[in-house]
Amino acid sequence: MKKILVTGGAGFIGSNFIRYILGEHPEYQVINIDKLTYAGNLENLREVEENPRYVFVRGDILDEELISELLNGKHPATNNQLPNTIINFAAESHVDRSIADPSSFVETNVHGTQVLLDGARKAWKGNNNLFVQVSTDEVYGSLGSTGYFTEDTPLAPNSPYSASKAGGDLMVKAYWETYKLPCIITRCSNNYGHYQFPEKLIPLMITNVIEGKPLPVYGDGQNVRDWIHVEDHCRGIDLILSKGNAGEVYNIGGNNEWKNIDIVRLITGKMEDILGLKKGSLASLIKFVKDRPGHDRRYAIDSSKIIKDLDWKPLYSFEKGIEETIRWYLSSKEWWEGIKRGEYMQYYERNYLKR
Ligand code: NAD
Ligand code: TDX
Repeated sequence: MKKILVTGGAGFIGSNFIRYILGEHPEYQVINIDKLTYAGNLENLREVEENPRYVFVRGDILDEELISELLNGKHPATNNQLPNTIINFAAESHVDRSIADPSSFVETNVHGTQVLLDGARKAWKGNNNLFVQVSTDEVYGSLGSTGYFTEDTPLAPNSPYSASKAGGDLMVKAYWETYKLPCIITRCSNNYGHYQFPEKLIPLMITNVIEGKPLPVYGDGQNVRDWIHVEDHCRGIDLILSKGNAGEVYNIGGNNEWKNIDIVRLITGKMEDILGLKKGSLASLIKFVKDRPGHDRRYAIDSSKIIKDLDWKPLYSFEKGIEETIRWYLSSKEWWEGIKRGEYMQYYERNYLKR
């Protein structure tokens, strides 16, 4: 029986994971600790908030005392039960914000990971424990026009975000090697789907179309990302929980490479169809803007290890996934319109209006 401490569960992937795991495993219990930064939103978890197997605690993964209470069953939310699994989603996750201000990335992504690892090292004495670090393909750096990231590709991060994620990963490796704390690292490619914060490429483009705003494409638009539906990522983590080997790294990718400009054109084309607009009428919204500094050219994941060892494969076709996602943003305006006011507006002006 898994009693999972999920960190960062009010964000995009964490909230999708909590809904997924509670639905898939009627015996699993989840405690979600989230600081509720600008990216955390309890609206993402409305469906599960009354579930007796789910508890939310507002808190920071840097808070050693709180982490210790949670892992030792001393916090009221634990109901005297000891979490035997940690899945660390909590992070500062947006590359552009890391370029503007890296320090919170180091705090949460490196130091926060170490606080969690240390809490687990002190609390976990028996067997059947597992710490899963949800990392990213960006720690491998940038590819040329050929080749793939495997689990053995050396770490070569280029942005403050990816450097902080690599720092967290190295700390996880150190706790495995030094203390034999049972840890697994996952490195996934670019996720898309419901509840993604509208600062990331796909939801930004969809919501800007709805608002009639320009669609800012960085540089020449030829940078390549490997897109995966968030539910396929969640299913991969679920398999890792039950079948993964401690000490291992598992890459998770969609085998679905797209140039950014082609994604933007796919979105505008689909939205013209869905909204009944004239073909090509949204193309004039596309604007090439100044490139992101240090912009990685290409990411592409070799997922053969998780496919072979854990019998995982992505189930979503991109065509279906992107159409569902567009329809979700069209019908969930109240969710993202609130976000696009407030703090986000100031970020948007800083990042785009002076570009
Ligand atoms: P997100 O920004 O949507 O969510 C992050 C969550 O972490 C938010 O709810 C936020 O409130 C919380 N958080 C931040 N700092 C915290 C702290 N100090 N203590 C507690 N909670 C804190 O991010 P996401 O896109 O859902 O990504 C989740 C994880 O997956 C991250 O670790 C990210 O690096 C990794 N990842 C993301 C992608 C992607 O495409 N989005 C791909 C691969 C890996
Ligand atoms: O306005 C934009 N215009 C644009 O051209 C934005 C926001 C992005 N882009 C480009 C930059 C990237 O090449 O689109 C691509 C995707 O950008 P993001 O959505 O910011 O994602 P990326 O930088 O690839 O990082 C993402 O994938 C790996 C997540 O944000 C990370 O959390 C994850 O680890």
